[in-house]
Amino acid sequence: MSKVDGIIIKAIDGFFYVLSNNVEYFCKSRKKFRFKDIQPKVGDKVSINVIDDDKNEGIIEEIYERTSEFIRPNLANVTQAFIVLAYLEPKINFELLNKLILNFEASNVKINIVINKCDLHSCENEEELEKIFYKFPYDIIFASVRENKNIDYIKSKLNKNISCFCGPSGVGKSSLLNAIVNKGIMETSELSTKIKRGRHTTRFSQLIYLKDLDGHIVDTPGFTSIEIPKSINQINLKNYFIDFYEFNNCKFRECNHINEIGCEIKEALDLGNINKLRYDAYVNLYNKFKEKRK
Ligand SMILES: Nc1nc2c(ncn2[C@@H]2O[C@H](COP(=O)(O)OP(=O)(O)O)[C@@H](O)[C@H]2O)c(=O)[nH]1
Ligand SMILES: [Mg+2]
Ligand SMILES: [Zn+2]
Repeated sequence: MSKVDGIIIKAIDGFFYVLSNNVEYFCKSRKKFRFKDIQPKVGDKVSINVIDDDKNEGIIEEIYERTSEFIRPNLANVTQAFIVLAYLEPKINFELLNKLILNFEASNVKINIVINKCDLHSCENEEELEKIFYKFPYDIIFASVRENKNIDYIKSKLNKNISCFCGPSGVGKSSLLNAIVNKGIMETSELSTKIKRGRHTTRFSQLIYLKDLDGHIVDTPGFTSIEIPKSINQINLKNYFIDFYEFNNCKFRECNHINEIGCEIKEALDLGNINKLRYDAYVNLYNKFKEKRK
């Protein structure tokens, strides 16, 4: 028996597929995890005991500490997210964008935003987008799978990461992933009627390891519609807006940046140093929480 470290790339019917040095091990988990209220998940870094070297079978002995965790989809250690949207087809959904951002901020996941289908844009659209995303506090990547625009840049960001791609349907996530992995392993919507129940349909989460980029990507049916995380409330909401951090010098320490005197955030907004959409999203959510408390 030998011990190796690896990462769970797939979990099916109580069995785990653990990738270690390019070898895939078929593993069971130690029963003890069940009593400790911890279940191995896809993305977990684990230590396994190899019980059969020829058949590559092992037992998961230890789960290393997670850097991030999701329940739905059931994933551990996602390090970065690409929120994929289109501007025109389908029309961009800012509410969903904000919800996804809050979820990833609450889970310690680095955020990138991809605006796909740029090939459809007129010059006017480009200008609108420049304005909309002015001072947006995340990397905004204008991309086109169709015209191979910025696909290599997205690829370059995958190195040493576990990356997930999420966003509404029809924005080109599957197309993008196919362009990244260079194979038709993801189902795109044009094909979906033909092979609806075929092997390409994503029904569970798994990691796909890209050897040349040394990074994992998450293939998951989840992350499309999502709620505000339970850990966020009216008072701590402001801490999830990273664009507020550099202006944290309001007159009142407890300032909620709504209409208090000497609010640096509002001043930054007026000077155009904070994105208007972001601030509006903040106020909107703040008021929603306030309503709930009444
Ligand atoms: N014009 C244009 N269409 C695209 C682009 N990327 C994907 N599509 C199309 O958008 C539709 C939805 O793509 P799909 O990858 O299935 O989106 P998903 O639902 O997010 O996975 C398909 O018809 C794609 O061919 C792009 O960059 N430009
Ligand atoms: Mg898809
Ligand atoms: Zn303030």
